[in-house]
Amino acid sequence: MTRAERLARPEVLAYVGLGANLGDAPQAVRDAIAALEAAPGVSLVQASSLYRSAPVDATGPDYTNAVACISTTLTAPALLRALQTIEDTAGRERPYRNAPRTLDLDLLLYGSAHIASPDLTVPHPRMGERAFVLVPLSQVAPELVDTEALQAVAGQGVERLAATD
Ligand code: PH2
Ligand code: MG
Ligand code: MG
Repeated sequence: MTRAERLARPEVLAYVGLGANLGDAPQAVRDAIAALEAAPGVSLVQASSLYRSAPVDATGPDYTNAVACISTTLTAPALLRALQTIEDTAGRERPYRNAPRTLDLDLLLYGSAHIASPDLTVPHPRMGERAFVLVPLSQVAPELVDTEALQAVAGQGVERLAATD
């Protein structure tokens, strides 16, 4: 991308799901929010509270989850790479699908884009079934989450953590 193209890129509002269930998971999520804010081409609009949730389709300790709303001039693939860099810096390993992880950053929404590439599907294909995404998302963007969708996942345990946890 040339400098002129980069300068001309519009800001896109995007939503990132954060999760961790190894080590000090709440601290890993807080550090990741700070890393997002510091990433070139990304500014943090609003982060949700932190939530504790039972693993869904996964094993291991409870997760800490959150959702961040960001404004970005990065393309979706470039944003995905930036998220992977933050995961790698947090010591993320990928031994098998849905393995316990020090940090997981999922691109949930990128403006109104629909993306289906081998590396990236947006909107995130499972976000509508997961309370650990919908509950924090509804905190930062209530207009994006239907009441019926929230009701449908109400049986999944998600507990908001105190700001000091
Ligand atoms: N992430 C998964 C699989 N299961 N469960 C919870 N509670 N929170 C997560 O972030 C999570 C999960 C795959 O990324
Ligand atoms: Mg995930
Ligand atoms: Mg992921």
